[in-house]
Amino acid sequence: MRYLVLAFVLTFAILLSGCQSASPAPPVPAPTERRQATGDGLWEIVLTTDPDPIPSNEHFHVSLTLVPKTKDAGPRPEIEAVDAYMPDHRHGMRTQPRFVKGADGRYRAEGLLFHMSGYWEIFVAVKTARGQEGLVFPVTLE
Ligand SMILES: [Cu+2]
Repeated sequence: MRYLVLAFVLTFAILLSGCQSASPAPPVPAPTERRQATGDGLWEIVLTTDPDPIPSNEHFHVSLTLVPKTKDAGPRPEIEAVDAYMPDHRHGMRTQPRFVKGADGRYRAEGLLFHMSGYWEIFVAVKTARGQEGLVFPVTLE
């Protein structure tokens, strides 16, 4: 009886290891990072979305991180707002995203929604040491 149990356990272990090597986990794709530099070239805003890629007609969230381009980039800019437009159609979104400021130059805008396919621009209002400016992240929604 003991050998029977041992044989069963061994067979089960071999089957399990066979399963694992036969179907490796699919590689997790790297997130799409969209980057735009501030006008003075000192800072860069890195934008990612959740989900990625941006879905059509479903809510998505935007994460923004401020990254210095040089060692002496100076004071970190502030992101003040995030919005999105279809410039060719002269309209924006039908939703009002909720903007959340995090720590260490990280921000999040929740509840964006692209209600039609085509060319969109995600607009990020930034306040740098030189003043206010707007950075545009182009997005084409299939
Ligand atoms: Cu449109």
